[in-house]
Amino acid sequence: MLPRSILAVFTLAAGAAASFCRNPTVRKEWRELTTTEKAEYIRAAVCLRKLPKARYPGIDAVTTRMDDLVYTHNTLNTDIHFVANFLPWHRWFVQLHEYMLRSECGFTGAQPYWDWTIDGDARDMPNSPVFDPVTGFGGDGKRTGRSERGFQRCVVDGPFANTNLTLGNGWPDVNLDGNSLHCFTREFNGGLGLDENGDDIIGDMQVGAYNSTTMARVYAFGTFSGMADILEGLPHAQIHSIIFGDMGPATSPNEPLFFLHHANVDRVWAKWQGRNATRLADYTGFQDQNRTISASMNNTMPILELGKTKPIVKNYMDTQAGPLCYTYSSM
Ligand SMILES: *[C@@H]1O[C@H](CO)[C@@H](O)[C@H](O)[C@H]1NC(C)=O
Ligand SMILES: *[C@@H]1O[C@H](CO)[C@@H](O)[C@H](O)[C@H]1NC(C)=O
Ligand SMILES: *[C@@H]1O[C@H](CO)[C@@H](O)[C@H](O)[C@H]1NC(C)=O
Ligand SMILES: *[C@@H]1O[C@H](CO)[C@@H](O)[C@H](O)[C@H]1NC(C)=O
Ligand SMILES: *[C@@H]1O[C@H](CO)[C@@H](O)[C@H](O)[C@H]1NC(C)=O
Ligand SMILES: [Cu+2]
Repeated sequence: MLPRSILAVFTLAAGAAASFCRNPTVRKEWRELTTTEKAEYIRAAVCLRKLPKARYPGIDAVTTRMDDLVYTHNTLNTDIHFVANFLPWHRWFVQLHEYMLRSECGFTGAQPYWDWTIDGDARDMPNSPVFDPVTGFGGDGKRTGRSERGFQRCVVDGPFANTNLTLGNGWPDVNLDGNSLHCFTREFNGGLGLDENGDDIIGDMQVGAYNSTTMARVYAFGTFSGMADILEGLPHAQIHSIIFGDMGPATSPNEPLFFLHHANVDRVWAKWQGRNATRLADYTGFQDQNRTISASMNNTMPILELGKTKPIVKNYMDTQAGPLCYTYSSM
């Protein structure tokens, strides 16, 4: 029998949301994975896109298990972007996706991240290994010569080549609302417009938004709200924009790199937090984009049909406590 005092301590700790995290999962950078580990992640990511949906029975455009995630992210768009919960919400979302890979597709690894700052500093974004046609996620979209809207520009190499998607719209209508059947597409761009042939000017792919010079500015902020605003508005947003195609609009979880991108955004937050108790509890800002309702760690986060209970922000502040138990290979 345990002495009463030890029992009391044990009960308290268990009451605090089973917050033991002894052996955190280590999320590695894509380049750190072995070829076998890369192939295993891609296998599981493809698998989730082939499983039938389990939510939203009344929404015909939701067809695959991945669509359950895409539809939720798109529908909640203004409730989870440019508001305080952007970072904890996407932390929860990436974790849910990793859990689905494990529980529904037998994935045995950890969610990898894509440190785009490495590619930015090398000034060679188009040749990032994440775009490799054999060991990565395929490259830029290519013109197909087809005339149907949504099928004029497709990703034609890699494991997701010529995948048909039902949520969002394909090229050249990616910024339209609503849904139409289209091929998975990308449109690399440097934000510099088109050349005389109508092709995107790639330039340096706006490395100034995500190279180490800019990341040093992000890490230098002393408060959550200042750090989170620049992290979302600059590197996060520009990575979506320079890949564009399905990575551009709020249906962006259609793009498999979404989860490696957001794991890196999450890593930046975790790295900024360190193991500093002040920063692990620093959460301020607004619940709404109009900036009228103050945010609190006690707020719940909207998830539509993705779960029975809404997650509470305070349980997603620390990657090594509560429902989370992971860390990153480079912090
Ligand atoms: C994708 O949709 C197009 C247009 O309906 C169709 O021609 C093509 O066979 C489909 N591809 C796959 C892999 O289902
Ligand atoms: C980051 O990009 C900016 C803009 O191109 C450039 O001035 C700066 O030198 C770059 N930093 C690094 C570390 O390459
Ligand atoms: C923890 O973070 C706070 C707020 O940014 C900072 O003032 C403090 O110096 C940090 N403490 C340590 C030990 O780094
Ligand atoms: C935010 O403000 C705009 C412009 O004042 C208004 O049209 C919109 O309804 C507001 N949104 C919410 C959710 O209050
Ligand atoms: C959250 O709620 C608890 C009680 O449930 C309260 O003690 C705490 O002050 C609240 N925190 C914030 C940041 O509002
Ligand atoms: Cu998002």
